[in-house]
Amino acid sequence: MFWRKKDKAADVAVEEQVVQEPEVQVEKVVEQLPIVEPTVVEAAPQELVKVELPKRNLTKGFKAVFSRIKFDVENLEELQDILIQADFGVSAAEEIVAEVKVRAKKSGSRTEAELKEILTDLLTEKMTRSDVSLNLDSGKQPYVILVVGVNGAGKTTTIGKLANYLVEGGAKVTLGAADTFRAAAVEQLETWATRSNSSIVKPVSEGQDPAAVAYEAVEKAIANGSDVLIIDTAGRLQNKQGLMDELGKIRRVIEKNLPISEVLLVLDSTTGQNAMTQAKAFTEVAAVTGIALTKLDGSAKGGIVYAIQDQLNIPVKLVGVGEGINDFGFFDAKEFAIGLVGEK
Ligand SMILES: Nc1nc2c(ncn2[C@@H]2O[C@H](COP(=O)(O)OP(=O)(O)O)[C@@H](O)[C@H]2O)c(=O)[nH]1
Ligand SMILES: [Mg+2]
Repeated sequence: MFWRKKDKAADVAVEEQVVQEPEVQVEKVVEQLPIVEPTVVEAAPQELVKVELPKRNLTKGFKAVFSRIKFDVENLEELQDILIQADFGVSAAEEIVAEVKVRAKKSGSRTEAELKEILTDLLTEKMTRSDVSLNLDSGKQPYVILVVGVNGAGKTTTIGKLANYLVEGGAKVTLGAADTFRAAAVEQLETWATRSNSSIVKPVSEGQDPAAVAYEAVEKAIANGSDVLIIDTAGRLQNKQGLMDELGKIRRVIEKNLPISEVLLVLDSTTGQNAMTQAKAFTEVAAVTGIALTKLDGSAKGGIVYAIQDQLNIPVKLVGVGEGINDFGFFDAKEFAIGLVGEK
């Protein structure tokens, strides 16, 4: 759920529609209404309308981690090995297996189906958190989402998917191309801006100070009445001090005008324990509020979700399951546990 600015002209129609109808239909209603001078909308005190974003389930599955093992309550060492291979972490693997044994004993479960159900329920419980939604409900717009992570993790792709989703949900979105290090990075974001019907603020020259681009993106997003501003950054991790300085500067210039709603760290799940190392480094230099875990379509290492939440206490909010615009979902512990265990 998030709040976006209320369109004055559409007041009544929108209000009535929003309560019951999906967002797509609301936009149809808005489209049919006469166009209002932008100044009228800008000058009016900001009123907010509650928008229920459509629920997004994963359109593609990811690799089940445990489906190939035979569950046997007398012999759960194999389960422990697979948990470790799937990046749950050694102590978490031991704890999970011990708890499965306890629950199986208590309920007298012995069959493979029963054991899988116990495991699915246990993982669901352990991965469920109350803070998995994106922070898009403070009412202070535009919401700024700062996206960080090493090169190749999937930042730009995730931004494109998320922007498209928000635009489909009725939001106005601006992207800030603060990865100014490579011209190709700007072009790639521009392609996603076009595909997702978002605005974009680009550097005026190659290698322009990323903070300057972030600053301009904030000004433009405010001026064009955006609901959400998503800022792409470069992910050079060679030098922690350099990264800290760069992200710190970007933060400061944004916060001159707007609070940052979300610092989303993008991690490539196929990199396994490396993703954990990156997560630790980035949480030290940026106040990470959520993780987007990409490439789960090609990885049998989904346990990294568990490990990140368990060890770093940061919620995984988004998961990427492909290169396509719709190949992502909001993290749902139960859906994820079922996917991992390969049950049903
Ligand atoms: N299979 C798969 N590929 C992805 C996913 N997310 C990103 N990619 C690919 O990973 C590569 C790097 O992504 P990019 O967004 O450029 O990473 P960035 O350097 O962090 O901005 C690209 O080829 C993307 O298409 C995903 O969820 N699944
Ligand atoms: Mg990029």
